[in-house]
Amino acid sequence: MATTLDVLNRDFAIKGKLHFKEISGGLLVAEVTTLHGKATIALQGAHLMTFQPTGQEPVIWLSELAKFGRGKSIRGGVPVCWPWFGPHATDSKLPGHGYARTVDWRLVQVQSLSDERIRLEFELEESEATRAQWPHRSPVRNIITVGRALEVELATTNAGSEPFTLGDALHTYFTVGDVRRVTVHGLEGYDYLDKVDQGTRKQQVGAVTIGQEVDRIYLNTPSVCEIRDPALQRRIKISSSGSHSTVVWNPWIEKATKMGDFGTDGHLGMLCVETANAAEDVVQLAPGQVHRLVARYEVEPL
Ligand code: TA6
Repeated sequence: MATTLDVLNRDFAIKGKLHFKEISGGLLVAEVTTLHGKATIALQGAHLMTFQPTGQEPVIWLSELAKFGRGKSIRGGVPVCWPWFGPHATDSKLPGHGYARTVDWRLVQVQSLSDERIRLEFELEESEATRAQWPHRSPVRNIITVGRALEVELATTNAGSEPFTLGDALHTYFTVGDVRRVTVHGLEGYDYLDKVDQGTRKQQVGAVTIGQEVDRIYLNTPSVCEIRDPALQRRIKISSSGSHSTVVWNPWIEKATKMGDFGTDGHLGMLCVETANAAEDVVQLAPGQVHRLVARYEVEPL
């Protein structure tokens, strides 16, 4: 009997460009290889795990201690936080950041595009378990385009008859040479909620620097920001649309150690800059409306 893996390779594989395999924990993964960049994407969570432009260090960070398993979130990559960001508003028993990143998604389309790009389109598979957490009819797709740049688009449709409130994020982990030397630009002057200081509202002065645990939800943020990384002599440009919040997070050593899946000094090699709609920036979606959260990541010399 053909396994899902056989069916995926039969229906979607592209010789030398796209292949599917099973990794530890029983996860099925798409391996994408293009002239200008390569990536791996787990079907569970439509979770982009790795992205490395040709001739560059990896752009997307995946912990060496990431644990893979059915229903388990992966430490690194681009976790999809949906249909809420952070803790559920009323029910603490529900998973932080929603359930999208730990349930199966179906691969619905693969396209070969100009400039050697490959686009994969996934749709979340609803179930009794998901409907028990989220009663709305809201098909959601994650559309990932791999090439010289990485593009991720999370498209939510309100297919029901009632409006609902949506929180979402592309919780992206970026590889940096040494987070202590990194600066994040584009958020100067914006308000943020400081989650390491009881969520106190503050204003960003100058570029964001990381010298301790940082966990901030920047509000009403612009569509471009940038990570400058002197250790790797590069900048990562983050362009977004459909996003009103930008989350900046580094757990620093104590929290990373407690989490157990960062590895020794793992926190020094990563920084999350998340394209989101969180806190007061959540989205009201009317019946029939589509909300697209889009991020594009490209590397330039410093
Ligand atoms: O986006 C930052 C954050 O909300 C932090 O507070 C921390 O919880 C992080 O997400 C990781 O969450 P996770 O559930 O993936 O361990």
